Amino acid sequence: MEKGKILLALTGIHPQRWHELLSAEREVVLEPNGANDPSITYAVVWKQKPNLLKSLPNLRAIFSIGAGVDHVFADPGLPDVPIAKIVADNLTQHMVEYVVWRVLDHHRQASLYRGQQQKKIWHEPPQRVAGDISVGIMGLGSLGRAAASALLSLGFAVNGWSRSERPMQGVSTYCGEAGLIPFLNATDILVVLLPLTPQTRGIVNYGLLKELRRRNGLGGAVLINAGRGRLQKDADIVRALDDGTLKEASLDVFEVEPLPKTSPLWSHPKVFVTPHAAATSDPAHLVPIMLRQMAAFERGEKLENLVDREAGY
Ligand code: NDP
Ligand code: OXD
Repeated sequence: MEKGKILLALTGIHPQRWHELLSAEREVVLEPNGANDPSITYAVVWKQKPNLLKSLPNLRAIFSIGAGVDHVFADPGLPDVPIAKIVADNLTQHMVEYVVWRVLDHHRQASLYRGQQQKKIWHEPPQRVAGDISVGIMGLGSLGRAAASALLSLGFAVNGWSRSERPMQGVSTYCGEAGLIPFLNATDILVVLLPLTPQTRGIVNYGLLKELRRRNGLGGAVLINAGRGRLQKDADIVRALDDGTLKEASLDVFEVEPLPKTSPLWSHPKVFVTPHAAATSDPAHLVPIMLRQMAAFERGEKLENLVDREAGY
């Protein structure tokens, strides 16, 4: 098979660096050019324009520049070709750092100290150790497992929830609908690393948050969401924070992004906001992986990290 040409179709992300790096090895067409072009065989995408890809008569594969692929499936005219998602050490490392940072921040009561510092209060509250806290990871995939390993090495008790059974040394694992409530009942700090699919949309709602354990010294349950915004109901999180169902939350993703200026989450004293920045896709690390995959595909090898269309991730 000859060296395929790439359509680069990114929305909301500056394409320049991706274009430079991909062009070092292959011909690249930058959207809005390229529609209907029979010489294009690959699409590298982030939130591609609806129905663009179906206009490419010889498209062989789609590469998401992110680990999540809900943005690819949002296209009503998605052609039936293989879709590869990103699994990369660099991205995983970013996510592990984010999860460890946010878990430690809540565990070590950073908001309390920040408040004390503002008022110049010298007071040491009781201190727990990591082993007193259980962190539950919803979505025990490539990012969830790496985060679980890092948390285990810090001494936290770790639970994991997935769609199918995913045993992991040192982690209490739960799966499917039947495992969800027992998983939540054993979890003090909930870390959401699920993909957005029809099954997971809106799953992080008030009812779910009510099930979290709050018999630890943390003084309440904590939510950390770095998966996708539409997994959660923003209004339910505000309600849960206001009535004490949740003690605090760290949110990297939101139902609407960028988070509207009118959202109460911006100024909520118990919320820590980051702008969908937990694990950035760095072209310097990800483009070589894509180019390697394309070359292997042309040698007749199978693409790696393929998305299961039926499951939606
Ligand atoms: P994976 O596909 O490797 O893992 C997904 C995990 O979620 C799997 O364990 C899967 O179960 C589980 N899961 C999926 N559907 C369900 C369900 N209905 N019920 C229970 N468990 C379910 O994904 P990654 O770890 O690579 O990435 C996870 C998500 O993180 C991405 O989809 C993306 O949305 C988000 N992300 C966010 C970033 C950010 O900057 N905020 C950066 C990168 C990713 P099973 O193991 O049984 O298949
Ligand atoms: C991703 C993301 O899915 O950055 O990789 O959100």
